Amino acid sequence: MFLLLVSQVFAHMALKVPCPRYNANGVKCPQIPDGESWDWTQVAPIGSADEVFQPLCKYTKPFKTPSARWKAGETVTVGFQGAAAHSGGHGEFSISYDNGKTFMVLQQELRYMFFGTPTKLTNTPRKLKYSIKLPENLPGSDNAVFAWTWVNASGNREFYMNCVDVQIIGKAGKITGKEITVVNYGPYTQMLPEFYGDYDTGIDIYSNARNITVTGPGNESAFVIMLNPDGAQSEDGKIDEQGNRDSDNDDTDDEGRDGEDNN
Ligand SMILES: [Cu+2]
Repeated sequence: MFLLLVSQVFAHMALKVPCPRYNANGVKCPQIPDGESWDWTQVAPIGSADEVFQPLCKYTKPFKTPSARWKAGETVTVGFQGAAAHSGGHGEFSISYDNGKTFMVLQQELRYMFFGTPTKLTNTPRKLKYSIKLPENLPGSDNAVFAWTWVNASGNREFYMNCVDVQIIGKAGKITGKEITVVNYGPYTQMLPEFYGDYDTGIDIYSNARNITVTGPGNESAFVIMLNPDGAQSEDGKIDEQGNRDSDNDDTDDEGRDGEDNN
């Protein structure tokens, strides 16, 4: 009983690379906005089916500079921390051009987020690294927000979200895609029950999400910066290895700040 309680409070999942807003375990994080604090509980959900704990993105103020510089059309890699993958569930990677008010889905990871393939009831993640192909026509912006969201397959009905401030190198323009799906986030959103092995649970909500169009201002001047193509991508090699993980191996935040281990 005690162990169950501990795992529910401390052992969830979070994006780690590139650094989401205020993640104390994040890799190469930018400067935090004045008056804000680093977050040691980044892995916690932002809400449950009953209650909203934190706003979308967890934090609404962006970092002083972007955590990553991505180019339209390229494939980017993101990495996660955490040791409670709740048997998978539905994940999405999305992008916002209005500081988190509207999110368009870039890629869905339905059914088996953190596993990649069918899994039994387990908290031990098998996949902590994801590649996302950015559309060629993804609009450019110096202030885009990349989001990861997740609804867990087993355990408390929770909704997870981390946001990364990113610079997207691209042209001015618009793009149409699915709107982000938000469930299990307070009593006014739809409730997805525990999957109990039925990984099609709620799948229609994700598939039938309406299309939205988002617009970015472009940043032609930023192409000059690409003369230095390293920058925010250079930490790729530090992302946790994917593949089978021992159940006792939860050492996923070794490059983070010194302090308590809260994955
Ligand atoms: Cu959890």
